[in-house]
Amino acid sequence: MTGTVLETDFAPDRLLYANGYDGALYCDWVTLEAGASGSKVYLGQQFIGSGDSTLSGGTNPDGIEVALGSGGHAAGSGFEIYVPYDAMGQGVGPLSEIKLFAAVVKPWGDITSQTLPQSNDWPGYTPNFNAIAGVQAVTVAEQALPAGDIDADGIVDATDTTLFVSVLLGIDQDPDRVARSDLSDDGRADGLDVQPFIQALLGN
Ligand SMILES: [Ca+2]
Ligand SMILES: [Ca+2]
Repeated sequence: MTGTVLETDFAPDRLLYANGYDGALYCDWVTLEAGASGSKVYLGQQFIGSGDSTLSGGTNPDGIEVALGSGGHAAGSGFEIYVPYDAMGQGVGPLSEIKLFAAVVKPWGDITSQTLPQSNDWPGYTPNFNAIAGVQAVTVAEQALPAGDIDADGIVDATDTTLFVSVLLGIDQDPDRVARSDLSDDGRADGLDVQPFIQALLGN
């Protein structure tokens, strides 16, 4: 794979490397640096086809999960990952635009046609993805958070009320939560935001 060139407008920050060997899946999480070697952390392992995605035996503070089914092409099998926003770096959240590329690579480094997005080519050992038709990264568009969703989990509920009150009292000064508490959009989280917050809460 050394020498592989990704598309010009696709510069990944993180790499999940799941290595299947002797019935188990060994997973590394790599922080990629432009023009330099990445830094790798061993997340842990899980058995292929176990139906469990929890990794064990490594260092995995953000709780990344990986599972690989062993049922061939049967429905319900395949490769599934769970990567919390925190693992993707500072400032990444529901409002972020995230690009994703995945590929199945053979043991000797041959990138197969099994890619996401789908490729009709067999990229091979040292492909230049600029020369391969199509866009080689799926873009997950940024999602607009509902008004009043202070913890940015996509729903407005009692948890947000607690956080909103903490922000207004000045106890919580987290810039993101302060910004989300400014429902009146006047640059401040204060008493004028209470009424729109209640409306947002009742509207959900
Ligand atoms: Ca919420
Ligand atoms: Ca305000």
